[in-house]
Amino acid sequence: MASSKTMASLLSHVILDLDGTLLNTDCIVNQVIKLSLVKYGKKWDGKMAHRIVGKTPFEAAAAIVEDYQLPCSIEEFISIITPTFSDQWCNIKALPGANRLIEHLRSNKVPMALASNSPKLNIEAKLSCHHGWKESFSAIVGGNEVEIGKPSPKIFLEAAKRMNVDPSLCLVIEDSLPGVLAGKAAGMVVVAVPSLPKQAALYSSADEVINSLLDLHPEKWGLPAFEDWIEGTLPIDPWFIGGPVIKGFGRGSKVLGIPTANLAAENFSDLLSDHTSGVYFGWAGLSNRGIYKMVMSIGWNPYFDNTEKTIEPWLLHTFDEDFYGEELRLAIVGYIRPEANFPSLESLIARIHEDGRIAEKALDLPIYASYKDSPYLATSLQQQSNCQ
Ligand code: ADP
Ligand code: RBF
Ligand code: MG
Repeated sequence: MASSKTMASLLSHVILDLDGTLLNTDCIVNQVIKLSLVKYGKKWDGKMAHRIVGKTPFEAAAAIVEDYQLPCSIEEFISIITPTFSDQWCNIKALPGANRLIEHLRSNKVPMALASNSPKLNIEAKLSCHHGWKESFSAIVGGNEVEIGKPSPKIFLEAAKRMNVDPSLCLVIEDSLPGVLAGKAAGMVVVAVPSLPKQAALYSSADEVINSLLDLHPEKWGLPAFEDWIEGTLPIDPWFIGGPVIKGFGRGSKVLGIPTANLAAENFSDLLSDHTSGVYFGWAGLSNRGIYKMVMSIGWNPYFDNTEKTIEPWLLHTFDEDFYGEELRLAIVGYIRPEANFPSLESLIARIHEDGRIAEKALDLPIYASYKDSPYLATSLQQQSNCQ
């Protein structure tokens, strides 16, 4: 099955969706809707996000007015929320891997288009906040430029037409279900990057479902491969988090030989929403003790079916005692793989040990090793020694 799809695909052009695919729009959308509903004495339920993802602004507003039985027309609701959105455009962050993908395609001269259900003016306002994005697209099609938005194929067909290419040579990258359906209806190859967790099953019509743009392998579709992977790892812009080690889920991970020093995820909810789930690695500084190599998972740990996103760093060192309450600081410098659902506990454990070996080895590479000296990791240790 995979072979017929992959063999047929020597693609030459890429069409990208904007909101939820390149930009973390959901975060701002949630904030704006939450605030606007407060004015009506209603409380936004984050679980309703699926009702608006991938819709045109009008459809999304209609869904909210209906779901929350707001005493106003759809048009009135739109006129209330629009100014608030416009203020926020430059606060919408690029999703992990978005800059890397655009830069990769641009430097390899792969023509790309943007096809978004948003009106063209909004698209341009959002793009202008991201350096080098607008110039990278040879066509930009807004929802207002076609008769009917996604899931109709029109917007993708228009993008292909403007690039002067046959639809069958286009790779569509999309986060929403309406977008995936539109791309398939246009006769294109579609890679889905769902922006909502645990939704992969809904995307069965996509040619491939990936967890984040970091997991895209363009060579599968005949496009140039990324060349930044090193020894099974991908360098990322480093990020730093820290706090006291708390009691985690107590699912016996020590028994499995994989103790994880949990941080309170609720303290980092913004940072966590900026980073997709997956296996990352870096350095861990533990007050009073030292700095250690570390591999960690961020996510829902599907094997245990968590309902909360967690941060679980496994320090690659054998300690003789627990260290609950101690200050743990992390410098996260690289990415290994997406979070996966394993068929058995044995296969999960084996894979986590493999992640540990990959991290252990990679952290000796200069590109990662340099962060061991990051002042952030040492702060509490230094303070300690100054007082002695
Ligand atoms: P829980 O996450 O439910 O607290 P675990 O079984 O994952 O329980 O154990 C985590 C604890 O184990 C950490 O808080 C820490 O005190 C201890 N620990 C011992 N060795 C390690 C290690 N190599 N990496 C992380 N934590 C470790
Ligand atoms: N759990 C999963 O369900 N899927 C994973 O892909 C996964 N990857 C992990 C990678 C690392 C490096 C670590 C430390 C944990 C991972 N886990 C994963 C979490 C695992 O289910 C759980 O944290 C431990 O077994 C302890 O509860
Ligand atoms: Mg733990």
